Amino acid sequence: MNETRPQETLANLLSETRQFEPPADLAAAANVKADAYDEAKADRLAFWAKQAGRLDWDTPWDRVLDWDNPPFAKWFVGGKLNVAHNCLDRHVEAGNGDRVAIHWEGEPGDTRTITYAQMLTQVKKAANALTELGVRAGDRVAIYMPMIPETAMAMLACARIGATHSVVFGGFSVDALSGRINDAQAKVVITADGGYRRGKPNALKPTVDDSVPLCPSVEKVIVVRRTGQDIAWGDKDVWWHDVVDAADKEHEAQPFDAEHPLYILYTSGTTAKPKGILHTSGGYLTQVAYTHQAVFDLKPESDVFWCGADIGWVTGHSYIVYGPLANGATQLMYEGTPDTPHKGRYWELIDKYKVTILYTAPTAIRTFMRWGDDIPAKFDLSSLRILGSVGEPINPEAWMWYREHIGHNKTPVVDTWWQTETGAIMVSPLPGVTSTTPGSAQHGLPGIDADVVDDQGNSVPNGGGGYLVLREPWPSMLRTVWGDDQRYIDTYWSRFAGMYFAGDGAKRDDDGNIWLLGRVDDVMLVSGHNISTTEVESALVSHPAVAEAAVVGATDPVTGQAIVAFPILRGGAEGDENLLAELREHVGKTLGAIAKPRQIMVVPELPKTRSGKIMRRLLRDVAENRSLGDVTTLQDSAVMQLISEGMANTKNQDD
Ligand code: 6R9
Repeated sequence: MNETRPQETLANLLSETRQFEPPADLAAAANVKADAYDEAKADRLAFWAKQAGRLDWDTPWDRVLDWDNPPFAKWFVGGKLNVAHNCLDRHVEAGNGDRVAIHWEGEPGDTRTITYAQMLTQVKKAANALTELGVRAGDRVAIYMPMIPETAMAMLACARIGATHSVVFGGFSVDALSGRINDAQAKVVITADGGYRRGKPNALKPTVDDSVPLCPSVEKVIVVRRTGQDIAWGDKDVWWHDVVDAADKEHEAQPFDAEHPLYILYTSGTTAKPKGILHTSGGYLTQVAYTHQAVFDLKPESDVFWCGADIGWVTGHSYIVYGPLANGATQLMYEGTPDTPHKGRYWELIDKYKVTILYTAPTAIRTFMRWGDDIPAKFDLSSLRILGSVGEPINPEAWMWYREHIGHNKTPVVDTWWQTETGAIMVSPLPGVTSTTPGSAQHGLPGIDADVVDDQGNSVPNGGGGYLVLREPWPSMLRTVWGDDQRYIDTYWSRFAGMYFAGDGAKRDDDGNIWLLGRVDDVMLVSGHNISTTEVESALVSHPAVAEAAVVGATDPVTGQAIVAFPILRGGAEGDENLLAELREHVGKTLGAIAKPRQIMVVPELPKTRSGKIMRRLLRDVAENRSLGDVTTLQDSAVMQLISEGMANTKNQDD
């Protein structure tokens, strides 16, 4: 397995044989059955046109897709709709105004229950308030908020009047916020005094106060009172409760073109400077609504859906705001962190609200593993029927833990691959159809042409590794990089002719299932082999002592690059020389000697973005003794300090 193979694009080292069939009752009643693949294959555009039919259109489209000028796509050409009407008004008009849209739980334990009718009234008022403040269709509005219902209301109010929102993670720095406001030339900023995180008020307004003087386009700042903490007040500031409460509660939603800009959202920046990804209206809403009901088998009358993401991440846009609300779902929204006031908070909430579908990230799952099995075991999780994962490759052991300890061995786990750029889920099992393999995202969804190709752009055979590409345009695709069409072309459409290049390494296993292997920029070149970070990390996590791990390739005089591993141990242990030697052996046994780390450094935490992605490039800086690159999207900058200091004290452990 370890001799150099000619033209090997990415090594396939890990093999996995466990498999799980969908539960029979779920399969029998599933929203989407196996025939959807054939239907979409027979006529992809007719398939997407049918899915667009689940929305209310003011004017029908006359062409499903205009791909005359690739890579610039137009979907549902000539069609007009209002996104907010589709998320709210039509459910109320259909008699579902009393259905709960959001069960909201604040971190301190305060709660709000908001029906579709109530949500609609608030969004109409907010739309009127924005209009009175001078916001017009096509203007940009920046949103810098905690996880409170007003964040969703603010986004929908923008959508209702055709303003383009740009949500920035509450917690990003002045640099990040002002940079994004200026890039979009936002006219209004919507923020809050603060939100609750880790048991205390976390101020947001001061960051806005420091950003606004750097942002000449900003005319008004609307402030929601959440924590009641002291804040400074400037002449551009207005309270949400003053302008929204006073606004007229009637508002007629106007239709906008299917290609009207809905939002700009900046990519996570794990490997490069953030890019403003532009999404438009009709195609985006079609695919988020379709995937939300297909991948989570959503039954709006009976399910309680919970996506644990922050709204400032694309996952929150598509699977807290637009997908669930377009489908008339009832959902839980939680303000705080999973360990406040105790490490069982998630499970307590699932028990309390009888959550049926949970969607969270591998980073959270690995953290729960680290905290121990006994914590979820104290709660009744029997309401759960589907578990989803998103954001990073999920290691097979984390997938198994999720299924066993949260899903009690009965709920399907759906590992969903997608990106800010794709707007909606692209590669994923269907819970009522797919036999799942732990760690694999399985196949492109119906209507999606996902493939794994080699350096030359040829499909790899089963067992081969390469790059994930999308061979056909899809409705919720990004339309461009805001203000930079050339960067859109260069980044996504130039690597392989006629294909979208996702920037992720991938492989096909012997059954043809797709496995995501991490960002191409993170791939390690060891003695002529391209080795994925994901496979080595999964091998480490499959050792019982390891809860989580990051690996990077550091320059090495002998092998080109050598693998440096940063594991976190279960139960917070520190590990000794014997354990480190054992871990190296374990990786060698699992993947082959080529994948043995040269150096292992046990760490208490890893550097992550706010959406939980490991920032390997910062670890590479540490492993190669360089000063750190751009850290503006890091969740906790103190982590890097700790790791850098520790690294200085480790020695080369290679034999
Ligand atoms: C939705 C989201 C996109 C990048 C993507 C990939 C990684 C996301 C994944 C996954 C393996 C999955 N990623 N889901 N990798 N398996 N199920 O995360 O968007 O923040 O733009 O990140 O995240 O590397 O290219 P975004």
